[in-house]
Amino acid sequence: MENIYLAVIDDTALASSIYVNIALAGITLMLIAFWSRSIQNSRARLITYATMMISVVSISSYMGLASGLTIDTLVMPDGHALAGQETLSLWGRYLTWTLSTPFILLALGLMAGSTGDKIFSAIVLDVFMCLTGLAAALTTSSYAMRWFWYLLSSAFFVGVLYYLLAEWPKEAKAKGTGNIFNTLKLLTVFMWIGYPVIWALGNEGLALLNVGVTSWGYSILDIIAKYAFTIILVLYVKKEPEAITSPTGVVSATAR
Ligand code: RET
Repeated sequence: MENIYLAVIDDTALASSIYVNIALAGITLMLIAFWSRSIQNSRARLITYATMMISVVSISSYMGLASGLTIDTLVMPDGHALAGQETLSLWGRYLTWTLSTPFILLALGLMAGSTGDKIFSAIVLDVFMCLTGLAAALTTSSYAMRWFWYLLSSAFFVGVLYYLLAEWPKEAKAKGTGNIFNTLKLLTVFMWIGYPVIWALGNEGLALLNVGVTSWGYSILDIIAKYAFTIILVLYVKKEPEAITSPTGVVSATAR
């Protein structure tokens, strides 16, 4: 079997899409650690810790790819554009999204002042979205089944979007975090929609993009959906605004 680590290193586009993210996740982690030194309030700290975990998972995820541990060559079934040929699947991405995306949703749900049941539901839907996405990537027995998994994953994604677009904005407004939540919500929704688009166009879907371009597609989405997201969020939370620190949230004019 070919050495996957060498196959990655020899493909400059593919290798750079991986190593750039390890560096950026490390920088983001150091920035959060630096900015959050003075945060006293436990709610503000919990949100900050959740954002730190996003980068911790990211470093591990990209290390899995860099070392070749979570990449395999798969032979695509009949019907696929690359039928009968070997193509690289960076399946570790889908696996580790099950660990990183819950922290993004936890941070967003806490910012919105949502309740445990809703945050739990959004995270469960999200984990199933990632796991069925992993199944879509790894199924090689039938082309139709690959897309069936994709559709199932998309159905879970619609559930996640429901919380982001319908439930949490009104809670955030009531809590006094409406503006920042709105910014983070738009960033998240637009970036997250990019992932199924890249999957569909990439080497594992319609194969209109080669493996290096596909990987860069995900890497760019990751840079915005994880590091830019985290930085915007932590810069807001570190000021410990009352909307975050007060248990009920709703900040009255007199309380300020
Ligand atoms: C897949 C393919 C199947 C259909 C759908 C997908 C959605 C993936 C998403 C991923 C988000 C990942 C993030 C990672 C950060 O670490 C699995 C690509 C709907 C929305 C934000």
